Amino acid sequence: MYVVATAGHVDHGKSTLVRALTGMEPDRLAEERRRGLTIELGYAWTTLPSGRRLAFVDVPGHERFLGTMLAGVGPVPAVMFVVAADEGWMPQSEEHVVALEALGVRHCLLVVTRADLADPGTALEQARTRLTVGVLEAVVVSGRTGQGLGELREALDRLVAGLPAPDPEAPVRLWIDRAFSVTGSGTVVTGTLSAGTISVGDELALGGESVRVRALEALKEPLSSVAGVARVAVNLRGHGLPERGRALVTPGRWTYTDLVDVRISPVGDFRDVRRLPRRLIAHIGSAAVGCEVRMLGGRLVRLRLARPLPLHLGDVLLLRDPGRDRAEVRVLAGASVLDVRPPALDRRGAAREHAALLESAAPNAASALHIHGLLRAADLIAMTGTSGAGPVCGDWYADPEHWAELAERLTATARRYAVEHPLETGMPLEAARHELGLPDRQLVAALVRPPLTLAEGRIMTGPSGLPAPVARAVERLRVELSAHPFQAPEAGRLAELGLGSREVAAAVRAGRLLRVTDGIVLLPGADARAAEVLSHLPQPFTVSQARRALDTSRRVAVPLLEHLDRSGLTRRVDEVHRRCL
Ligand SMILES: Nc1nc2c(ncn2[C@@H]2O[C@H](COP(=O)(O)OP(=O)(O)OP(=O)(O)O)[C@@H](O)[C@H]2O)c(=O)[nH]1
Ligand SMILES: [Mg+2]
Repeated sequence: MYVVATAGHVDHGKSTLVRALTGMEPDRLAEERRRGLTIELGYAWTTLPSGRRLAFVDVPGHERFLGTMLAGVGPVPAVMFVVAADEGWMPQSEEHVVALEALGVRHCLLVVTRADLADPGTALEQARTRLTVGVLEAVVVSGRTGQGLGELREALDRLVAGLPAPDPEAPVRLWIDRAFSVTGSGTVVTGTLSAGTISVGDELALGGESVRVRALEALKEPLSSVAGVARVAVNLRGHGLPERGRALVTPGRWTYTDLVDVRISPVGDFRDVRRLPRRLIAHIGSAAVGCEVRMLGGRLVRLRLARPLPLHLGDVLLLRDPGRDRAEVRVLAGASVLDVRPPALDRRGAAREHAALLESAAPNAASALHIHGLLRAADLIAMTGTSGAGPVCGDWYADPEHWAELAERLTATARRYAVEHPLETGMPLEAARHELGLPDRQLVAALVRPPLTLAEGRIMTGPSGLPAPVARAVERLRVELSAHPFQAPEAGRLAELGLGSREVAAAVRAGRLLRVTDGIVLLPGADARAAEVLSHLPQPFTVSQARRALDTSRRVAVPLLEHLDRSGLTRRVDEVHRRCL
């Protein structure tokens, strides 16, 4: 199915054309028929010569109903722009085309109608020069006599054939344009589904609340599943009547936000972004919300919305000046969304710095990461619809530049820590996390790379994890002990080497020395080796047998045997004997 909206000045014959093309009545309200005026959005559909099905969203042209017109056009990708041959280009023709430009509508068919009333030449000429959006072709018709309708059908076929195919896997955002209760079946909402798929049984979110799809219809036919683009009616379980402008969305795939950073594209006569009024109405889909404007610099602006909207980067908001009701054109600009979770700008100069960062921003994951540095997968998906390239760890995504800079900062921080804390075996991960201002310790661990190493929750700056003088002293001790592994150095020798109790403790924590008891240190593994030597003795054995076998003194042998007992390598059998286990 394809969906096309009408646009054009009041009374120029939009509804008449829709009626002539579909045989259906777009003006459903009694008041509309009495006044001969479209007030509400109208819906009608037909089958084109190719067999394609086409639904129209017929909008009002009267200046008072601009909001309704925007709600109809908002979610629709293509427009049938109607100009009356006998009236030519009029104020709302201008206003509508400016709106289409602001919304970025690129698919448009120009129809000059009421050609039975006047020569269409002038109107055609005017419209061709003023229609600044991409016009595919122009057709001259009469809704009254039926002249040109066959050509119009064919032109509509060509228009919809050229529309980009929306992604059926895209997250759903159905902007509600109507909602009503049906006795016995609850709430029904309708809208133009622009992409994605809705199926019966789906759980969707409506303003943060969870709702279930009970039944679905497209063009009055019940369906179990429907993909955009389509006009759909969704029967919901468990919800009151939502207003126009609310949206049914795929849970977790959109960011509900009332603060956005945008890049302004002025349209029509409005040119100077600095003169943007401070209070505006922002339109997107069928929604219209008040907003306050804060200038960031250049074309970059921060909008505070009166209520949160489900948005992605790259969404385009139309900005309208509610205070210019008598002016010909009230639509001032399109605003493309660059950030949906903008940071606070409290510091002096923060706005200017932030604007510089936004200057090159694009509506994609890479750009979001460039602005935020680090984002969790869930946030990135809610901001952009996709997560982009691979995570740096777990579900964390990082801007490559920011990540490289963090790695450098971590190296510098860990080195500084090693100098300031010479006797610790490394910087605790948590301290590094705090120092770098990171939200998750996992990120710090992922940043540890050679020459940094990670052991037992600490970041070592070198292979030993010991300050250089201590590492050198331990190395000399290692050489001495390799000749006589159980002749632990005397206190005097340790002092000569510069190994006080704190240095020894650091070496022990680094796994470079084995502490048997206070003042007795050996090399790591000396205990297992001792047990091996002792296992060759006749069992059980005495302390002095052990001392001789280990080639050491009593000063070392007694505590070493007690250490072996504690380690479960030997066991006392009586006052004087032990055996190996
Ligand atoms: N003679 C003639 N009259 C037409 C033609 N098309 C529309 N009209 C008349 O023009 C008037 C307005 O037509 P509508 O179709 O209601 O115009 P509209 O553009 O839908 O108006 P709004 O929805 O209020 O903006 C009606 O009286 C129609 O009968 C046409 O091709 N020829
Ligand atoms: Mg109408």
